[in-house]
Amino acid sequence: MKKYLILSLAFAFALTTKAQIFLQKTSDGSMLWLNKQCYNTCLVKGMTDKDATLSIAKDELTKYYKGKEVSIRIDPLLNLGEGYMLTDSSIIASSSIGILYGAYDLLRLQETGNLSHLSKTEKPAVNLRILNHWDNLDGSIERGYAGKSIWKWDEIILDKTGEFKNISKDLRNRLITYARSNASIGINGAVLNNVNASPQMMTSEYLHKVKVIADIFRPYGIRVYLSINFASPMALGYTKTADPLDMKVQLWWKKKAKEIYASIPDFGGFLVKANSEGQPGPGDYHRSHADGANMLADALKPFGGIVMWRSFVYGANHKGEDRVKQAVSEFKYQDGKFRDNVILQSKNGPLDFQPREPYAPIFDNIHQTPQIAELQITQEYLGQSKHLVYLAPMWKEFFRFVSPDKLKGIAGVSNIGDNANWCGHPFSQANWYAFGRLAWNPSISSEEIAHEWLIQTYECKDERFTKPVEMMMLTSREACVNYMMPLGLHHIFKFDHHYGPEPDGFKAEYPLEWCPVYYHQADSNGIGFNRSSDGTDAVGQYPEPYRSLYDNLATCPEEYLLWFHHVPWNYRMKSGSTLWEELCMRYNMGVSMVETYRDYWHTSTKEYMKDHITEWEMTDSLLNVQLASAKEWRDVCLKYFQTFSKMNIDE
Ligand code: GCV
Repeated sequence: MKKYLILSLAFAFALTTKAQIFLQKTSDGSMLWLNKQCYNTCLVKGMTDKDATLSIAKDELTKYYKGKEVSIRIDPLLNLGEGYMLTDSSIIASSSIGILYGAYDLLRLQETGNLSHLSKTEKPAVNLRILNHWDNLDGSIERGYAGKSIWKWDEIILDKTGEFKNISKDLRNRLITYARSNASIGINGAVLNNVNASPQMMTSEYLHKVKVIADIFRPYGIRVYLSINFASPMALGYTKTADPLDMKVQLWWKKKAKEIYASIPDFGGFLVKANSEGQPGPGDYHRSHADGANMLADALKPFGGIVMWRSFVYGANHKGEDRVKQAVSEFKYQDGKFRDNVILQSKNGPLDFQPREPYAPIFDNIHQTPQIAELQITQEYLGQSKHLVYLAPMWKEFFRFVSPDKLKGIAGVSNIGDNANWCGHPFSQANWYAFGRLAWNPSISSEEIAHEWLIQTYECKDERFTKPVEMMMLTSREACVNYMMPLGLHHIFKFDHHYGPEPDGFKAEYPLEWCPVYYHQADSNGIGFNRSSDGTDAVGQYPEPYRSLYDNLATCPEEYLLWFHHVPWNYRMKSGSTLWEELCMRYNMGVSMVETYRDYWHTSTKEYMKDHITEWEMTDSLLNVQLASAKEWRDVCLKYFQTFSKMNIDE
């Protein structure tokens, strides 16, 4: 009996150990691209400081670097800023964060097999590399598709006097993983809350909680910023107005800034959406954007803070004008009127994060105010967390037109939520990763980034896996453009949630600029929005050579054709097909690309992802969803447009 007992205990033990090993190996995606084998063999030399950031660097290298020894040295005279010099056995930087970035780079190069003959110097292209979270205080996320907000405000407990008391272990760990992941790709700032901001964010209670987050992020080089509601002092009952020229309002913001910096000395500043989509702003008091931004800038200036003022405004002062022109119309004449700590933040395209847009001409029209480019990582208009769409090629396309040298910063609207794998679709993690890598160095290729991400995330270097999957990633944005809105079509999404197609969308109670029919302008003659010089003249906001190139139907690149021109259905395209035939061809091509991804993934990738079976299965099932959506887009759009073209739909 005793013998059986011992045997069965031993068996149970073996099973549990096996199960544990299995559990450890089976990833749910929560480790992102930081799935690294722990060696604990590296000796880190040259640590003189008791510096939290350096300790993290030391810890990362000791645990994960295979080399026997790494020496680190800080030399402020080298003026490397956040940058570093790297060999396979040394990191030299001007700051401790430079050392940490160097450590992460070394580990990345190790994982991707690029350590030999290593000798390089790295400096970030722009100083501000910031995630914008559109998280609401109630835990919901505007345009978030990966669960609820990761800022669990209720789990940061304050005592009766408002001082910090406790934070749950889970939350602390998750915040550390967030900060570590960001630091590993060079992101150095986070705006914690939605640009459609609640005034409550400015209450002392929330600011105390923000301090707790800022303290956790600091050693990882992440500064905290907040979106503010322009009417906060009035909404919270302290003033009767939010007029930026009112002394009491100015004083309130000055005191608020002082309060914030007393507990968060490295607080980054404010992000502001004003007089846009119903948000309050200086325009409510007949004041200009410059008046509003400057009032906040004056409050932050003594502490080194900045104001990131968004140019995403339409339907106010320039109501009725072509929506894509309104930002330039509004801000061009205020250029030069902003304080030097105000930065204008604009989306990459002139409309709203469409799968393809020409670049926003505001980047060429503002000369005296520094600018930040806002990219969208969360796939609001690109299939959300249901479609595999790798966004690096889209952002690289933008940088072909807007040189990072012109920019002070790059912001990315985050796709992060509290789902176990952070981003919903396993491949949406690649977009977070790519954003950080490109904000650091916009000249890295999309291929390189996809390759790095794939190898680190799925721990597989076998080219029979990486090559085809990278190809899938690299072509996926073009596939999405094709099955949703080829040839420059735009904003023909379903109202409100922006997922599926609604080309016939029109609601009399909505502003026209929200209605799909306003954007495609299909009629019996043709399709497309005439923004040429004999249309709304949006082309006039572009410098040469783009102005003439886009203005002329014959030279306008076909990917922007229907963005800039209303084109007859039988217009001859470069391929020799008519516009209608080309439209059918593109929609069909988009669908067949997704079909190819789905089939390839299902039949040929599982064996390489044995330790990532959850992620494999999720991707497998989501590719079916994506295929069904792609077919829906094609069928709904072509059937609707056919009512105008009266031509046959080519299969
Ligand atoms: C945060 C679009 C989105 C809104 C978003 C807005 C903005 O309109 O649909 O959800 O609001 O852009 O960027 O301010």
